[in-house]
Amino acid sequence: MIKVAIQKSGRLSDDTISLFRECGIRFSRGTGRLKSTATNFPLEFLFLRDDDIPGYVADGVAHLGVVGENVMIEKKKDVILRKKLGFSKCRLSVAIPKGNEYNGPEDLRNKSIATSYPVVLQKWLDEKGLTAELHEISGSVEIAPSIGLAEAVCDIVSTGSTLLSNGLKEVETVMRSEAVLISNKNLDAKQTALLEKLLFRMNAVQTGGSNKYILLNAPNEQLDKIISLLPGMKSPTVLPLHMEGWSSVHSVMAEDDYWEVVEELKNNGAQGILVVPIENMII
Ligand code: PRT
Ligand code: ZN
Repeated sequence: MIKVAIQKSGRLSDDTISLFRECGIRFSRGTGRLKSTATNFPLEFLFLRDDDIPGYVADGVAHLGVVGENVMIEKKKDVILRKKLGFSKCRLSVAIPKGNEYNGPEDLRNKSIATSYPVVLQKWLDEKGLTAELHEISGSVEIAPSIGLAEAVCDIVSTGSTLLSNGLKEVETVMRSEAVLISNKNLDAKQTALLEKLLFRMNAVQTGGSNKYILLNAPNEQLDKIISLLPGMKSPTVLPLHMEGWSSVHSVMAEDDYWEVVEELKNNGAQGILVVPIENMII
């Protein structure tokens, strides 16, 4: 049995739960529950506050955990980062009042900065050879300048609208973060095997999610050109259509290339283009 600490409720919860479900793990998530055992995998979830997850994993109360990389670093616990998970992406940034002049990190020297992430911020200041007066506060960091608590803030930014609506401007990115899978340092052989199994499934889900399956009809005289646009996993599948002179082409392509390629395919005579999501993909 492997124990996995995940956030009880917050910005990480839904995507974490979806990821484990996409990995084929079935479990219930009753409100107010602290634990849940999977019905088809030797795994137990512990629902916790995100701040406690690195500590529980380091102490071995949980073997694995899902947490923001920013929190993992902030807590300074002895855990191993096993995988970046690609969701809850954000950045930790320094922001100052909109009207203030800013010419670079030097302008932050000896300033007072309010933050919930003093460890990450201090590391960044050290790298820049700067000293500043840090005020650790646990929430509503963005109001600190307007109430006279600090001259700058260092907070998590996603869209930037919170900073904007509090009259602040982002001037430095201290770190980029996303959800990560962490583990205890001393997993035994059985736990390691379960972790490997989970990582295999997570990789397949992630690869599947970043690719699309494409099917199209092409006139035979355009096949070479169309195939050159579609590398596929090995090479595309080409099947004859009942209609003389036409073929059906099937392939896989990176989601990022998709709109560009679709346009070119059309320009080269492809018709009836179908693009379907891939649930998971093992290469
Ligand atoms: O209750 P618990 O302690 O478990 O949760 P929490 O309230 O401490 O954390 P939560 O759920 O808010 O965030 C969990 C993790 O999500 C963080 O540690 C980050 O890694 C990640 N994350 C991603 C974010 C955001 N995006 C985010 N936008 N965490 C916080 N914010 C907040 C930010 O603090 C600021 O107030 O959203 C505001 C900024 O958002 P924008 O879109 O206006 O820029
Ligand atoms: Zn928290």
